[in-house]
Formats: sequence, structure tokens, C-alpha cells
Amino acid sequence: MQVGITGFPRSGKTTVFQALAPGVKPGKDVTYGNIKVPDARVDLLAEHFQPKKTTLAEITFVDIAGMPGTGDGAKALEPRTISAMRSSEVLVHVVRVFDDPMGGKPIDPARDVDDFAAELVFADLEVVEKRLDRLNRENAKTLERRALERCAVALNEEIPLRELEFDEEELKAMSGYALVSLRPLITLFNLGEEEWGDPDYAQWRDPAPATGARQATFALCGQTEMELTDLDEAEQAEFLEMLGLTEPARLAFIRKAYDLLDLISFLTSGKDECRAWTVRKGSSAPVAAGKIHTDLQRGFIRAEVLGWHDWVKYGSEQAAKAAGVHRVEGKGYIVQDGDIINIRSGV
Ligand SMILES: Nc1nc2c(ncn2[C@@H]2O[C@H](COP(=O)(O)OP(=O)(O)O)[C@@H](O)[C@H]2O)c(=O)[nH]1
Ligand SMILES: [Mg+2]
Repeated sequence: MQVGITGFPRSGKTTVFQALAPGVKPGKDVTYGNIKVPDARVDLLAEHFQPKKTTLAEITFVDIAGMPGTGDGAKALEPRTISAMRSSEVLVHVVRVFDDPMGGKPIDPARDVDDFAAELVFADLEVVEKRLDRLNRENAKTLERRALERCAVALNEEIPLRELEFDEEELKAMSGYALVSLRPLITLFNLGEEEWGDPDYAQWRDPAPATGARQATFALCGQTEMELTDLDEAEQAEFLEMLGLTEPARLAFIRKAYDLLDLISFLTSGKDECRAWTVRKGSSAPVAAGKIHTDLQRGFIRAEVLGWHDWVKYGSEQAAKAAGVHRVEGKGYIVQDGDIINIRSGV
């Protein structure tokens, strides 16, 4: 999963990026940083199987510089910037909730949220109108044209496309345009150390849940979280306690992103490898098989499934089998979070 970190200049994008992807050196333009998604279940499986290899799910964070600011001396979107945005499955809008060290505009998170939304809508409108012009000239009677017309109507009313309902066919027809206001969005309020403890800023420290579809809100103190990543584990725990936190914001952020995207993990286990895989909630067993290898999906016969709680309860596959909780499931089975799955395939 690729998560694009974006926002106005000096909102703390690079700082937040370093807090979320510890140890990655930020570059000048667009920086990619991979992290492993911590999963205690994989650790437990690995302890049991002692596999040659343990593999966690990964998230790629992208520090996307060069968002055009309204005023603020910002530059227009660079092609590399826009393409990094377009290739991200989720966008994070970093909102500044501390005084601009360069003496720019005063703190006004609500203004920045609105301005940013408008920028995304504007970028999409340009793409949609250009394409529609052509389809109209050709008088195309296509699903794509109808879908884009709906987009244009919404965008002209400043409604982001993520708020519209599209079916699979429509999404497919529009996928080539990678419309940015269609992307799920996490609005991340980045508070300064002082603002974090200041009751006047409580509404940004504990932001109301997002109201629109496919949106979420999040808050952290970017500077502090970044500094935290340099400490060893014992020091981190001490530091967090001082801040009244129980874990680094990075971990809560990952859960938020999984939740927003409706993602769950299933597991595979054995002496060779214990591994976590990410699928959308509601995915069938063959779709899960396809994550591992397309051949496994094509030749899917059945899935042997052990629920996570049963594994914990019985402690091993053998004991679970003896207890009759180890199941054999067919094509229609909907994968559950934490399922330990073994795919049987005929290819
Ligand atoms: N006080 C405070 N300053 C921050 C915080 N996050 C970023 N900054 C400062 O804001 C400035 C811009 O941060 P940077 O991460 O480079 O922003 P970017 O332009 O969005 O990548 C830098 O001087 C940072 O030190 C924060 O949480 N608290
Ligand atoms: Mg930066």
C-alpha cells in the first residue's frame, strides 16, 4: 500500500514522514520510505514454526513536496509530485497547527482543510474537462463519458469525487486518470509541542471523526514523534509516558489507514515462511490466494483455514485439527482477519 503525504509548504510533511517511516533520509523532491507493518500474530507464528523467513506486510510512505499553496510563495505542482499523488492509494493531508517558523499565515486548520480540498478538486476538474471535451466532440456514447460527466457536475460544485458512488465498471473506465479527489483521505493535524498541551487547540488534538465518505482524521505532534524515532525502546517508553501516550503515533496511524481502506490481514505459516498478507475486507478465498500467486487463484481448489482465535486456543494445527476447528473452505469463503490459510491449488 502506498500512502502519499501531502499538504501546503511548511505544514510539516517531511517531519511527519520521518515520524511514520523512521530511519529514511528525506530527499529534496519526492522521497519513498518503506516500513513493515508490526503484527504480533506473525511473531507468535514465527515463534512456533521457527521458519527460515518471516515476512510482514509493508507500507510505502511518500513525502510529496511541492503542493501549490494559495499565496505562501509556493510553486505549481511538479509532474513528479502529481504522479506521486496519483500513484498513492491513500492521501494524507498534513495540516499545520503550530506557528509557521517562516512567519507565514497564522494557524488556521479549517482554512487549510478547505483550501486543500479545493486544490484537489481543481486538479481533477482540469483533467476531467479536457477528456470530456474530446469525448463530446467524438459524441462518444460510453460509460466513461457518462461517469466523467457525473464527475464534472460534482467537481463544479466543489464536491470531491470520493463522496460519489461509482460501480466497478465506472471506476475501471476512469482508472487511467488517477483522479486525486477520488483517493481516500486522512486529514492529519500536526500540532506543535505547545499546542499539543494547550486546551485552546483541543479540537485539533482530538479532532471530530470525518463526516464525508472514505475520509478519516488523525492528530499527532510531528516534531516529538520524529525525535522519538531516534531513541531506543526503553527511552521511547519513558518519553511516551511523559506525553501521556501509550504507543508511537505511527502504530495508531497504520491502524487508521487499514480501517479507512477496509483492509485486513490473513496469515500463512510453515517451516519455510510465516507471513502476513493484506486484502480488502470481504475478499473471497480465491482473491486471497491471488495475493500469494496468480497461479494459486487460477487453480484454486480449496482453502484450509484455521481462525486466529482457534490457533491461540489450541496452540497448534494438529490440536486444532483434532478438535475439529480446522476448516476446509471453498471458493465462496470470505476471508476473516487473522485467518491462517493454506491454499490447495491445481495449477
Ligand atoms: N513546533 C513544531 N514545528 C514543526 C513541527 N513539524 C514541523 N515543524 C517545523 O516546521 C518547519 C517545516 O517542517 P517540514 O517538515 O520541513 O515541512 P514541509 O515543508 O511540509 O515538509 C520546520 O522548521 C519544522 O521544524 C511540529 O510538530 N512542531
Ligand atoms: Mg518537506
